[in-house]
Amino acid sequence: MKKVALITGITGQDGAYLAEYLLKLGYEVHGIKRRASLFNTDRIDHLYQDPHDENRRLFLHYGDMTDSMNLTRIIQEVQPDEIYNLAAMSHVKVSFDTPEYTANADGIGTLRILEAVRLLGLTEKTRIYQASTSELYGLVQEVPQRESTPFYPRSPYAVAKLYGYWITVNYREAYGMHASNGILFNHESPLRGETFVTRKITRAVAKIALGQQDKLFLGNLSAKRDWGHAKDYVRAMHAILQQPEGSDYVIATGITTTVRDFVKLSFKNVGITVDFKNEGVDEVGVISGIDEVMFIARVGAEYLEASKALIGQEVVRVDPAYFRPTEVELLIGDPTKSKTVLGWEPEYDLEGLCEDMIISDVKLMKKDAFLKEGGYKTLNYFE
Ligand code: NAP
Ligand code: F7E
Repeated sequence: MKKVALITGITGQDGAYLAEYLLKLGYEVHGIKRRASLFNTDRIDHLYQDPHDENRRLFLHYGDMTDSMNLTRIIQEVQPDEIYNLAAMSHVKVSFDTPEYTANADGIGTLRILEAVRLLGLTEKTRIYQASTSELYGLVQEVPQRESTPFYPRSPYAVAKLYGYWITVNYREAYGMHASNGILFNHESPLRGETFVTRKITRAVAKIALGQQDKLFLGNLSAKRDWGHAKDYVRAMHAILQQPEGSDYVIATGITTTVRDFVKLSFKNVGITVDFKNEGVDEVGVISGIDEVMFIARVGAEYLEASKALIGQEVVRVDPAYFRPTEVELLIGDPTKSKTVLGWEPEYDLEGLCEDMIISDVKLMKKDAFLKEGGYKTLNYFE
């Protein structure tokens, strides 16, 4: 029998990789997307199937995490075997500007899913994955962080997710539901949203190498994150729901890196060496050399001459506007449980992740420049 999965947040980074993965496994996949004034399905367009295709296995439903009736109706119609609750206002800094909405979508939104499954009498049939986060550890109480480490959230986002975590545990214990938390540490990819730090860096590095941008402004360069690849992490989500019982799992690489070192690694991936000097808000990143062979391989020989003029240029600067009112300085996960119980192993290390993102962004920025110059057609709204 074909399994049926429902993914909230299917248009996001993880939703896109998970949908592709589940389709490959033979699932019928349903996803909830928000109505927007512009197309918001770029990440899953390659998976789209014509509604008239009889063998179609991907279905999209309009919905929102703040609308209980809508979520209940979709779950009733779809009768899913598995729900992956990935939808959320996921940007930590933005959650300080929109705390009430974040609590509603990320916290109460999780309750809406759990309660809908209960009210519809699906507690025996439907397994639920909740997208919990390493942000729960916040001001870390233990290094590395594992399933038993006490939480200390440091943002409206993390506090909302704390509710989502505990209400999932509560429904598991109170109603015997197969409901699990994946406590995922940061995971990135070429599909990562443009305002998260890794993608902001790889996009800027590509643009600087192509002569499209002069400088990259960042916030806290000393923050440390345990970064993995989203492709690896969606496999863990699926594995969690295949276990006989619901439980909570840390998904992480066990290696932590500063934002500063991710900047250096990204430039290195296009053959550019960047050194940091000064401290605090005066810290800057300066280009000290070009590896011509690497630069030509990753960026292109036609950009080499211009890049040599960049030696000695300041390309990274701190802008306190990107600081957070309360910061999470250090995250490093202990994935022992997921490795032993789920048999989960990541395929990508940090170097592989960064290389994947840089190669993709160089390609994308070349295409963007082409389109800005007129591309295939010039849009004119009044003709
Ligand atoms: P993302 O790229 O920001 O995607 C979030 C998804 O949620 C998008 O599809 C978005 O729709 C949707 N969404 C937001 N608000 C919604 C609402 N009110 N109703 C319905 N849909 C809504 O996030 P991600 O990186 O894929 O992360 C997936 C989940 O894992 C999130 O819950 C996130 O908080 C959590 N998480 C992420 C990480 C990480 O490092 N990536 C780590 C731990 C946990 P639009 O496309 O319309 O905006
Ligand atoms: O920041 C620092 C920033 O926004 C990482 C979400 O997916 O992962 C993500 O949350 C670090 C922070 O991710 C800039 O202060 C410096 O210390 O990429 P980020 P995040 O806040 O860790 C967790 C696990 C989630 O659950 C979330 O949904 O980088 N940083 N300079 C910067 N961050 C940003 N965004 N922009 C900067 O210019």
